[in-house]
Amino acid sequence: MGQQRRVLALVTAVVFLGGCGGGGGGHGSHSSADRVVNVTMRDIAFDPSAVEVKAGETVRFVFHNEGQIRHDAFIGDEAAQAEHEKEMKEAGSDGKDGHGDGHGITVDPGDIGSLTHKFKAGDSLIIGCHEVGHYAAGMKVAIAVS
Ligand SMILES: [Cu+2]
Repeated sequence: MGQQRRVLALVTAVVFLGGCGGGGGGHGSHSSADRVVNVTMRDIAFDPSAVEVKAGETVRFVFHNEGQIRHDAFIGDEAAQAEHEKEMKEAGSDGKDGHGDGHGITVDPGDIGSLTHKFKAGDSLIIGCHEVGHYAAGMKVAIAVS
């Protein structure tokens, strides 16, 4: 019994940590995602660079950083991307605390991170990397909602 409780606590902690970075939308319950989309992070690009989702669908994006440098993934519309780009520049590149609204994650080389989002009709969203210079270099995923 004691052993089971410990395992459960550990699992809960992992789910919490994993969901926490994504913030807001998902509330950490990964099991509620309708679909998982794997995205590879490279130096400097996302692969794939375009993803199609359906309105009403909750998608968990799992980012695999296969590059040599740190990347991040921030979900938002064009305006939010521009604002976040500005924030990250002002914050320098010292990492996770630079993410204001909590719709972004930072993934170290060799690491995996996830972001869960529920899409609605009319959403015009992008996932962008805002490590200095990356977004400008085109490190983004265009999301088409149908
Ligand atoms: Cu990047």
